Amino acid sequence: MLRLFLEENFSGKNLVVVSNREPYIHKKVGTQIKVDRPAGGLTSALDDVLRAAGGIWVAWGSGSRDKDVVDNKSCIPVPPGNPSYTLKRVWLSPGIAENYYHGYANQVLWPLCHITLDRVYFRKRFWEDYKKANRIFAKAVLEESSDDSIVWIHDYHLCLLPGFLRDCKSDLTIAHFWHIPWPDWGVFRVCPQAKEILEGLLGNDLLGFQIPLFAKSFMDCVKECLDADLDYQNAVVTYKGHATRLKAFPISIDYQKFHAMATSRRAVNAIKRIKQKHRLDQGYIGIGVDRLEYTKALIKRLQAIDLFFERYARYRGRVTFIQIAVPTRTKEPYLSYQKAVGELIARINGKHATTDWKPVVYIDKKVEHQELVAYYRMADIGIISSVYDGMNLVAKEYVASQADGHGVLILSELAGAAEELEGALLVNPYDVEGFSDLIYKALKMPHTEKASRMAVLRQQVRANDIYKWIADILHEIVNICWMKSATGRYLFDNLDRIPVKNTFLFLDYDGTLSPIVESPDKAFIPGEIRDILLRLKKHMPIAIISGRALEDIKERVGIEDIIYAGNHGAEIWNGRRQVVRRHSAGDRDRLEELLRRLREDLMPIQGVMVEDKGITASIHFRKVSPKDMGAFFDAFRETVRGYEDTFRITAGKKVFEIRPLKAWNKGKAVSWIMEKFGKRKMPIYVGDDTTDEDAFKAIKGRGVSICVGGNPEADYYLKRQEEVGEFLEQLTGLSKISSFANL
Ligand code: GDG
Repeated sequence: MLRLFLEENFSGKNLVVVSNREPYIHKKVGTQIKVDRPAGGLTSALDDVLRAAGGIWVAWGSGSRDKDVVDNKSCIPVPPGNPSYTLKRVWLSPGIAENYYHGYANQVLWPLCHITLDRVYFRKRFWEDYKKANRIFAKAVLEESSDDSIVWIHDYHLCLLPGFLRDCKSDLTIAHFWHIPWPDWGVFRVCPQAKEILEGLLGNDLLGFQIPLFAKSFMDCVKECLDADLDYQNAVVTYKGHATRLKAFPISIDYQKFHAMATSRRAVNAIKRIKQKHRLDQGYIGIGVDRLEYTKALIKRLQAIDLFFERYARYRGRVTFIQIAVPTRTKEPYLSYQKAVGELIARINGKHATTDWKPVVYIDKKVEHQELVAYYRMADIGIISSVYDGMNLVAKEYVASQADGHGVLILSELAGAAEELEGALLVNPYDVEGFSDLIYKALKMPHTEKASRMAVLRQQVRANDIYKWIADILHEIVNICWMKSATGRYLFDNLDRIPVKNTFLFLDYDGTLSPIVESPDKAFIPGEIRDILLRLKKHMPIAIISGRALEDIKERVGIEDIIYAGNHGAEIWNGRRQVVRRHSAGDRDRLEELLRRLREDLMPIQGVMVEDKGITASIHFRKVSPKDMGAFFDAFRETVRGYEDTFRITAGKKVFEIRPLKAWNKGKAVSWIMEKFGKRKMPIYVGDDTTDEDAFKAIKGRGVSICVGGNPEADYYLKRQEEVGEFLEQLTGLSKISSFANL
């Protein structure tokens, strides 16, 4: 799916991903150089994007042998053995790396954004080297990009990079994803470089956050700190003439991969081994998996566990908590934190242990991925207690690995994941007593409730996996690129060019009058739009042009005395009766045959909907998981091969349209209606989809075409479907004035 999307939308554009951490690290092992892949869902998902799209990944070369394997531009083709994109390494001297990474990034921005203010430690040299490092990154990115490039930056290490890039190449498209929380102004104001950080980030065209709250907090900080224009409704900040769009994209995981690993034989064997090793054959198991990190609040979690065994002593010997805590930052304050965690676990074990049981099993090193999934699957409770967290992927990994559906997720209400994961038991990590009660509640929960909560959670994560996250961001980037290239063509900047006298209004339905929804049966026209149309029809003729069957579209819009064209114009209703009916018995037989085959071949793929509209058909794939898209496209293409002599097959927004070659398209329908009912009138056509392109072309030079989301064939664009209502409202006002003037 990604490959197709990238081929269609990124061809000719150069994608440059930038992050602090690199996807491949060269290290010396014995006398040999070994390639390591840092663990983590994000690096592997972005690696997939670049494998499909090609392009460049710019990152800090932190491996001991990284320099030995690159060319004179510090580049190396990757993945090793099967190269499909370029890794360009950026070199930082040990002093700069220390101050930029361990200093400003980890001792200023990280604790600041996680509202752990007593951990914030400013040094002037941290900031100076943070600026230097960002400039070094900027130089490397500029060496590899042209005006046409799309730069996609990650995280808080590179706040100044967007601004530096914008200063040098103003036409670049720059997007940035902020993985950690963004605090509110009351917190952010303590940053001595607040203004510079915000200015740097406003060099972006798109700034993505995990949840809407963080985008809103960012906007509030800009409001307090900079003289910028703020459009809260559309989440756009305009500063020094440049617009930055803010949007939430909740990050996720590869659900299918976790599910497949959790149900594998290896996982079953690993569970047996782990249970034997820790003597966990009976009783309940709780699991915590974290980087050894103070924001994950391991101490608070352990205090809650301690209190749980005090208050619910009958559970001693019957519940074991496994805490996996991998040290990823090996300097202060992490060393002291590690010591405190170790000591507290020893104290709890000393206090509650029996001869053959201890309450907490502590694993203080990295566990292999396959083994980690086994821990997740066998655990009756998954615990996340962060005091603040951008998202928290562990919560989603636990859910995806719960193949038996018996576990309960206890999740900090201060983690971004809490916004999405309905079905979890939410905990305030500061309320240690409430926390211990919640552990009890999870253990006592009836099996049926556990199963239904977990089913809801699994459905949520399955439908919103990492591939959907990537596709959503890339879609937004593509839209931004298009909007930038269409400068001056935004409809609301051109209202004075819209004809209001002698107008004939043509409107598409799905995505234009009605928002795109998950299932086409649920696409209804909002009441206020229907009211506007009722008023508008007094001033101008209106035609609704749709791919839906005539009866369906008439019923959905429900306004009398207007023209309806169904099945892309093969059926036309003139307001009183049907005046066009283009049926061919031969085509119908062949369509039935094709749809029967499609139903059979696409059956194994969940979420496909085959809609038979008599003359034409639509194959909707809005509900197909992004992960299954590749299989869907392959099966679809295979089945329709051989039918091209009878049908024209076109792609729309998550739909394939199948129309007999003899049937009309929307362009022909508009021309026919104009000829019959609208001579000497000026057509305005509003649509949103590729099938509307024929209509845009048909009225070129004769009227005005408007596309929701933009299309090179249309004269003007609207940014969102909601703006169609605003435009029609304005059109009512303008046409009233013009009718009055004509009296
Ligand atoms: C930042 C934001 C946001 C941990 N131990 C082992 C292991 N892990 C893996 C987990 C998980 C990852 O580390 C931790 O991800 P989180 O999301 O929990 O947290 P951060 O590292 O702080 O990440 C966070 C994230 O960025 C993405 O945007 O969600 O809010 O702070 O994937 O599985 N993996 C293996 N062995 C371990 O022992 N294999």
